[in-house]
Parts: sequence; C-alpha cells; structure tokens
Amino acid sequence: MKTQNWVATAALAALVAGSSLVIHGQAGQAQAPAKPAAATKGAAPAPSSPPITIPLRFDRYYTYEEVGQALRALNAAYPQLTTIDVVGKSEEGRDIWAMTVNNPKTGAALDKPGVYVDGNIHGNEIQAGEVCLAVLNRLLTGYGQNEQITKLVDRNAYYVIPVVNVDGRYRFFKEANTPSSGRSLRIPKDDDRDGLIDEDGDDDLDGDGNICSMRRKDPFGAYRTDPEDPRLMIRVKPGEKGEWTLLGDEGIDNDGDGRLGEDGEGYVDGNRNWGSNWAPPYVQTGSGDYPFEAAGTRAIAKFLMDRPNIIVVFAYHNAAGMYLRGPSTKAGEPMNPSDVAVYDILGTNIEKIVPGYRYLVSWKDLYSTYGDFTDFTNNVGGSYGFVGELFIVASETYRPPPKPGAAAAREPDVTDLLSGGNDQERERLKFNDHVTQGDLYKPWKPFKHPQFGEVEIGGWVKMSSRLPHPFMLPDLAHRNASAVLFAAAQTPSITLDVLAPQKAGADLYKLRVRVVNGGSIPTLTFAAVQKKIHPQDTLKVSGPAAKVVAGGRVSGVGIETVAYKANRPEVQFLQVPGDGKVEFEFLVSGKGEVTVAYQSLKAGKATKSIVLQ
Ligand SMILES: [Ca+2]
Ligand SMILES: [Ca+2]
Ligand SMILES: [Ca+2]
Ligand SMILES: [Ca+2]
Ligand SMILES: [Zn+2]
Repeated sequence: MKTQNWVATAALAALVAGSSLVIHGQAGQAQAPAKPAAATKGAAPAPSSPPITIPLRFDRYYTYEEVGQALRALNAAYPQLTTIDVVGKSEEGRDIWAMTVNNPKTGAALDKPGVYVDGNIHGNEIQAGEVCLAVLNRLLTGYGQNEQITKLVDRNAYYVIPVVNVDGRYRFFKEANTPSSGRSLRIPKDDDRDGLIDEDGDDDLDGDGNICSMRRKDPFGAYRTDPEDPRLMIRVKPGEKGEWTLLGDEGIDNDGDGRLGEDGEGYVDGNRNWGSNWAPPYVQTGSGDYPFEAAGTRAIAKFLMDRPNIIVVFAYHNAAGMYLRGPSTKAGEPMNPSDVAVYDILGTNIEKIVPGYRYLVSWKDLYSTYGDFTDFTNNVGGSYGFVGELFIVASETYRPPPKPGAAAAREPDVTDLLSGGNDQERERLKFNDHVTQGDLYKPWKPFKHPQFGEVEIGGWVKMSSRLPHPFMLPDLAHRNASAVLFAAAQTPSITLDVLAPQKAGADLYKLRVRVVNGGSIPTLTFAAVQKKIHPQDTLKVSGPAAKVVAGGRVSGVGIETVAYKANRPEVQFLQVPGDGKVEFEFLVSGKGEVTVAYQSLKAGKATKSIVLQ
C-alpha cells in the first residue's frame, strides 16, 4: 500500500508500530530479504567505531554487539550495583542480556519494588535499546552524585533487557532494510501459504544497505511529480495525466508468483506471542503457532516469573510518541477504576516529561492486539505496564520562528502524523537537506530492473523515519529514561507504625498497627487483589509469650469499626493503596516482646517490635 503522501506512509508505518497492519498493508516492508548474501553490502558498522566508555554518550546507535559491550562496561564500572544475566538464547543462538541494578547494602533485590524495562522486541525499533541503556547509565553514573538518583537506586531493584529481539537488532544493522522491516523474530514461516518458507523478501538491488522504493515512468500511472519538490509525488486527479507508477519496496519477485516481497524472513511478532489473551494467526497476524513459541519470549517469561517483585513495566518500541496502557483488547475492559487512577498519575506526568508524547489506551486509541507483552505482565505478573512508542517524525522541522506576538508553536504530537501530507513531507526533506546534510533520504536514481526494466530507486533510508537522527538521540534517551525514573519514584514505600499499646485487661493489650504507603503506586494492583493473581500482603503479630486473641482491619472515619477476622487473627491480609494507609487492631494476651511483621511480594518487608508491660 502506497499513497502519494509519503509522510502519511511513514506516519502510518509509525502509527502501526507493533501492528499487524504493517504486515497486512505493507507486506514488503515488514520482511527481511530472502537472500541475506545479497543484502549485507554497505550497512555494517564502520570498524572504526569509537570504544564504548562510561558515561555512555548516546550520540550514535549501538549494534547488538556494542549493546553487550556497553553492559559489560557499566558492570565493570559499577560491580557492586550491577549484575548481568543471560536470560536465554535467541533462535539464532544470540545471548539475550538482562542487567539488574540493586544495591545489596539496602537489601536483596527481591525485597524491593521491581522496575522492569525492555526494548527492541521489534528488531528494527533500535532506539528502544538506547533508552534502556540510558536508564542504566543515569541510575549508575548518578549514584552517589545526585540525591534523587541515589535514593532511587537504594529503594528499588531494576531489571533491564535492552534488546529482546537480538537477532532482529543484529540483522537490522547488518542487512538492508526499510525503516519498518526486520521486525520479526527469526522463526521461519510460510506467510503466504504457498508451501515455500521465506522465499521472497526485499532485495537491496543497488547494494547501498537500504531497502528504498521503486518507481517507473508511466503515463497511465497514479502519480505525478510534486511541482514543489520533484523528489515527491502527488496522486493524479481523475482526468489528469499520470507520470509514475509506484512498484513498492526495492526487490524482485524471487519466486515468480507475481508478487513482490510477499514472504520474507520470519514472521513471528515477538509482541503477539505472550501467554495472556493470545489468539491464533487467523485472528492475530504474527502470533506464532502457540504462545511462547519463540525462545526469547519464553526465556523472558521465566525471568519475569522468577522476579515477582516487579510492579512497574516499561516496554519500548517505535514510533509516534505514545505511552500506551492496556488493556490491549476491548475484552479487557473495564479495567479496575482504581488501577486506571494509578495509570493516570503516571501517564499524565509522563506526558509532561516527554513533550508531545501522548498517554493513550492501547485497544481504544490505537488498535487491538492479542498475545501482547504488557497484557501478560499485567494479567499474569500483576504489574502496571506501559508501552513507550519512541520518536515523533513531526519533530523533524524546518520552519521560520513564530511571528512576534503569535502564539508559540504547539509541540508536534501523534495527531500531526495523521494530518501530515506532502506539506510535512516537504518540510522533512528540507530538514534532511539542511539539518542532517542529506543523511536521511536517497534521491531517485535510475536502475535497470531484471523484471521491470528501467526503474528508479530512492526514498527514505533505513536509519530514518522511525528513528531520530543521532544528533537528537541524547534528548530522546534522557527524557524517556526520566519517565521510567519518575515511575520508579512512585513505587510503594512502606512504613510500619505500631501505636503505643493500651492495657485492656489483666494481661490483655490493644495494639494499633498502621501501614503507610508513601508511593503513588499500591503494593499490589487492584486487579491482582480482585482476581487473586498473587497472595496479598501479610501483617503478622507474634511473640514468645504472647497470643493474638482477636484482630482485624479498622475502617471508618471518626466512628471506627473493626472487622475482626474469624480464624488465625494473628495473620491479616492487605493491600496498601498509593499515598494511603491501612490500620489494624489486635487484642494480644500475654507479655514480653511482640513483633509486627509486614511482608509483600512487591513492596518488600518491614518489622517493628514492642514490649508489652
Ligand atoms: Ca511462502
Ligand atoms: Ca516468512
Ligand atoms: Ca538499496
Ligand atoms: Ca513473489
Ligand atoms: Zn514495536
């Protein structure tokens, strides 16, 4: 699917980041070359890439190998605070790395609220990996230097997987691609059901390392040259003479079935293969033959299940400037309104941290997806999850300053992608010409095509359209990392108060216990409580010479009531809401030391002892 409106094409590609629409509508773009040998020329990183030093700089994109070097450099610089795990291996045998940041002096990782961040589950969405590295870089280089960051490191555990689709990242750098191709995990699939597997992907015909577009002179074509910028085309009106036919992405019909690029390498979409609300491929393109078919999703699921303290999840993608929350399909509604309120606190603040980005609901504001990662982490992991869609193409501006007295220009956002049009595309080309000195766009050049004859190849290059030019990368990485740090600061922070015991009879004492959460995020999601995803938090009262004879939760303001628990009153179950408290009253008989212990899967533990006398 192509239109004259090149920005709209880029915009749609961006908007459907993570969407089956990429596959349906742009089959050629969504797939990698069928013949890797023909597609590797020119795109490998320069062997002279500068060494990776700490602090990380974010002024260029790291290859898969360099992401590993960056993690090892961070680990070498901060051995007390970091560990590297190989979570698993990809289909092609590459390591999937996780870095854990935890200060053992403030406790074990599992006893702290966990913040999980990953990126690049879609192979082409590479700046997601850089945002993950920026989170690590900021936490580690700021530790002991910056008061807020020191506190964030000391209070939380962080689990960061910068590259989920390691084969995809490796190949996106090494092979020719469009900005949108190379998303898939490397599980061979017969996408067009002709009995052949991965037989026809894109081909880098001119060997420049990019899959660009092809057009052919055609007086009956649907397009003519844009008079304002001859690199662009506009659709002819009825009755107007045409000039060009668009042939699609660079390539040849490898299997002679009359179609171009209809079955490239893969296609299992890593973000449709999770074991919650999964649907077969006739419902959800790219979902795989069964949940966790992919080695990577399976390994990461195990990693997550082994870390039940994770309460906040960020999964980074590109593009379009969005922070999406679930549910991923309408069937997930209604989301518990108290959980919506938690998302709203985070989402509305993130909109201010990252200008132009919008906080949206996945299925309603974008489209439905099945087998989605954050559905899994929400519904099985009991976390609050966001998908961060990085980069706004409308930030590629070339325009005069606003006239004095005129209202300041609005920050571009996702709505610009829909309005777009050739106006925006012309501006992007001037941005390309004068701000990136031509890095982003290849002018049309004649090429002798073995099947189509004389054609022209040109258009936006691989490293464009969904990615910021490297000069804009530090800002993108820092602001989005700040969104993660903001959420980390809102994770539950528990203090336990045991109010002075009152004598209520001979050897009988009344104890009031207050559990206070200083974070905006509750100690368990409301859905987790409602659906019994995990055990709730516990509050236990015990002592060698003491017995709890009654105990229960206190409710009411002014006139209080205690809901006494019928059995085992010494153990109470609870969830502590964000910026809230829960109180219990216990009647304890006996004497001596009494210990009150709070324990939570996600909010750590706290104990207090008092002496009854
Ligand atoms: Ca096939
Ligand atoms: Ca395929
Ligand atoms: Ca090419
Ligand atoms: Ca074909
Ligand atoms: Zn994506």
